[in-house]
Amino acid sequence: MHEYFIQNISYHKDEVVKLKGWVYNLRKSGKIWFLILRDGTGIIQCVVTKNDCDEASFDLKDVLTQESSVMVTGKVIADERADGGYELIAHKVELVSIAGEYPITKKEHGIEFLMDQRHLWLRSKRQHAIMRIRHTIIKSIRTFFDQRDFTLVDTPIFQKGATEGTATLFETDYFDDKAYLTQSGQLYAEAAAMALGKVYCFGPTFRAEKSKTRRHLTEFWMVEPEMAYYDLDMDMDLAEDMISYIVAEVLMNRRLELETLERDITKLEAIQKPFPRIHYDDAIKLLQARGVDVQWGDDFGAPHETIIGEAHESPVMVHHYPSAIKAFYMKRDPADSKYALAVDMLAPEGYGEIIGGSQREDDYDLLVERMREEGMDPANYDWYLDLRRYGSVPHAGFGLGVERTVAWICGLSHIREAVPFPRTMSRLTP
Ligand code: NSS
Repeated sequence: MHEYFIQNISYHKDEVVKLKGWVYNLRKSGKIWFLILRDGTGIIQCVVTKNDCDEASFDLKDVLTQESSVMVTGKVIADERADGGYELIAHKVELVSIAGEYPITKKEHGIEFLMDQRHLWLRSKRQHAIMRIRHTIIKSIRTFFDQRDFTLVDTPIFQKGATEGTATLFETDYFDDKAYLTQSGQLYAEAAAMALGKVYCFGPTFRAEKSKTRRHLTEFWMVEPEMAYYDLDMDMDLAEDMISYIVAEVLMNRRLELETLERDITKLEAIQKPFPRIHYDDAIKLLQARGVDVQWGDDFGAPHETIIGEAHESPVMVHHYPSAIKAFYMKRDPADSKYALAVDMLAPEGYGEIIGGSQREDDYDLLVERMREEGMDPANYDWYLDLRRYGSVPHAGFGLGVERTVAWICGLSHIREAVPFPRTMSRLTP
C-alpha cells in the first residue's frame, strides 16, 4: 500500500497520487474550481476542471462544504505561484462525508468561543503549527536524554502526599482511602536515580491552581531528570544544554510552523550557551535598581520574572534562593544555610519560569528538620527517607514545564493554546 501526504508532495512531481483529507476552503469561478485540501500534514490547492476530471467529480462543487471529507486523485504539478510550490490537477474527487455548517468561519471569533470549539479549532493552520512544534519539543527532550544514557522511569499519578505544598493538591477517593493526583514525579525519580544513576520521568502533573493567569494550567506536562552524584552546577549545565538542544531542533525542523505563527525567529536564534547565571542576591539588586519594591527573602512573582528575563537574550538561571521560600527537599548551602541550592530558569521575552530545580538534601537529619519546619510528618515520607538511610549520595534534578516551553518557543500570549485540550480552573471541556 502506498500512502501519499501533502508534506512529501515534492517527491511526486508529475506523478498521479491520491490524497485523503478535508476541504479547507473552496473557490469557484465558472468552468474551474479550486479545492484547498488539508490532510493533517499540509495544505494544497487542487484544480478541478471539466477537461481533467469526470462530471460527477466536477459537480461536487455545488455540494462540498468547509471541512467535508474528500479524497482527491490527480497529477502533481510544480507551480511557483502555489503555496508550497505545488498544486494538484484533479482527475477524480470522491466525497467521504459531507460536513454540516462549520462553526468556525473566517470572521473573528472570541477566545472563549474558540476554546469551546477546541476539538474543531485544532484543525486551523495556527493550532496545527503549535501542535507540530509541541511534538518536536517533546521528541527532542526524549532524544536529548536518551542520547545521554538516561533511563525513562514512569512515576505514579496517584500519590499519598504532597511534593510541592498542600495548597495545590487535587484530592480523590481511593477505595476507603484518599489519594492525590501527582504534582511532580520527583520523589520517585530520586528513588529511581539511586537505582539507575541518571533517570527522567515525563508525564502529566496536576495542581489545583486557583489563580487565573496566562502561565497556569491545572493539568500540565513535566519532564523531570534526576541524577545521582550531580551538584547544582552540573544540574544547571544540563538544563542549559537541554534548552539549547530543544531550541536548535525546533529551528531546524519547524521553520514553516514558526513562520505560520509569525514568530520572530531571530529571538530564538539569539539563544546561545552559556546562559547567564545570577545569584538570588544579585537578582534582588537588579530588581531594586529598576525601581521594583522587593526585599531580600521575597519570592519572585510573574512581574519580577519578566523583568529579570527581559534583561537578557538567552534564558537566565537564578540560583541560591532563600531556603525559607523553597521546597523542603532542596539542599541548604553548606556554606550559608539561609540559601537553598536551588535554580529557576526564566525564559526571555517575559515568559518567566520554565524550569525549577535543585540539588537535593541528602542528609537524613537535615531533611527531617526541613520537613518539620514545613509542618510535614516525616512518618508519611518513610520510604523517601530510606533513600538517605541506604547509601545516600549528592544528587540533583529539575522539572521543565512543557506547556510553558511551548508557549515561549511559539511566542503565544497564553498557555491555553500550548496543549491540545487545556484544563484550567474554569475549563474542563471539551
Ligand atoms: O514546581 S516546580 O517549579 N518544580 C517542581 O515541581 C520540581 N519537583 C521539579 C523537579 O525538581 N523535579 O515546577 C516545575 C515547572 C515550572 O518551572 C513550570 O515550568 C511548570 O513546572 N509548572 C507549571 N506549568 C503550567 N501550569 C502550572 N500550574 C505549573 N506549575 C509549574
